[in-house]
Amino acid sequence: MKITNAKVIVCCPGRNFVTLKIETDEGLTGLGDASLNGRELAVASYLNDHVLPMLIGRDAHRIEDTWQLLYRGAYWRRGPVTMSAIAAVDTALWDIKAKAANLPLYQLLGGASRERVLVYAHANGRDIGHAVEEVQRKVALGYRAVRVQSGVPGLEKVYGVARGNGPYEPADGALPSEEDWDSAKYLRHAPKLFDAVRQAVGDELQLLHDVHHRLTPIEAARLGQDLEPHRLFWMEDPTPAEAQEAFRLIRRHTTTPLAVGEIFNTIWDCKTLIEEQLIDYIRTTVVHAGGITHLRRIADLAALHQVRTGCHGATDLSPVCMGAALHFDLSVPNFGIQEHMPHNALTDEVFPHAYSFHEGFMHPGEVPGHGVTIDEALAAKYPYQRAYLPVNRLQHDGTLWNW
Ligand code: CS2
Ligand code: MG
Repeated sequence: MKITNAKVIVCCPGRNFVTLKIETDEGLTGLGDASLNGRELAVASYLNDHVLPMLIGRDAHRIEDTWQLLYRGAYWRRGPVTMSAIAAVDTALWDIKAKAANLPLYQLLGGASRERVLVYAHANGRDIGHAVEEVQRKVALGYRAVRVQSGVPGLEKVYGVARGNGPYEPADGALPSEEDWDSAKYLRHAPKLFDAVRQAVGDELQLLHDVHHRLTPIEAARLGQDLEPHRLFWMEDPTPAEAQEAFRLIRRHTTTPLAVGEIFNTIWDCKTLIEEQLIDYIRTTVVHAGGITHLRRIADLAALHQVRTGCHGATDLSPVCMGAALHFDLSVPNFGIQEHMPHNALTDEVFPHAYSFHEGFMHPGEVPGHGVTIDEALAAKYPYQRAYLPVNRLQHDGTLWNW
């Protein structure tokens, strides 16, 4: 089966998405997500200018060979733009192969290892009271796991908290907006947030929290200790992870489970973290970590060291990524949990899909392929709108900090 055409579709049904569509001489097509929040056009160009010309005429079934060609053949290996482009090609080819076999994608990955996929919701509050209400609202929707974030007293704008009453979308301006940060204020506040949430919902609900790269290792160790009474499912991105060994200090001081990896793009970003069991969940995703092919390699390494998967699933990853991820989640033996931030209704209209949510779990559906399509005519009505992620500055002196 030969690849006859490939095109990149950039659209903005409320936020930007980059989608790769591959067509074959047998009439089968496949979709891959290539969305990289705030750098979408870089991936679109990488695909259009450097990858697609290499695909035409290739055997669509040769997924692994194509992956190796795009990874080794670039000479300049790794990085979020390169690996998101490779991921889109890989995901589209897996979609095609599953359609050719007339099977849902998970059947090609070894079949189902579970009946359904546990997911977690986001509860974001302006303050503690609002966060508690949001947790209770997600529990009422059936979620059994909820990530809790809230505003921090004394800080104007904080990660995870929507401006106004709309859903939280961090990419909020044609140039990066500036948020302020103070770790001391946050460290005093976070334990109070979870005291209140546990008080309101009891011990059974799985609670998660995203530190979003903002603490030093010793501060993260402190927070992990302070949150131990609340038995979190995980504390995410406690400190920047370029220096994987930084997690040794956190690990020495706390039993709060750790999750990292949504910004990782290859196995090399997490090899030490996994092999030394410095983390409990690896958050790498289909769209940013080289597609299904590479994500399976990461998951297999993680399985050797009792690390489980916890794929990133924010709204800046398209429904194509969510669909493919759910097939991966249904099959991977060391599955942990899947993030679920539902897309807006318009996005769901642009990307019709077979996956579904029911009482805290999701399922990818049984249609051949990954089960996600794109309404190109509708997508064309919503052209790209430049939007950047915010940056963070320390409140007391303006130092540029981790957002
Ligand atoms: C967050 C993401 O969902 C999460 O865990 O870390 O929403 C992250 O802020 C965005 O994906 C950035 O684009
Ligand atoms: Mg995160």
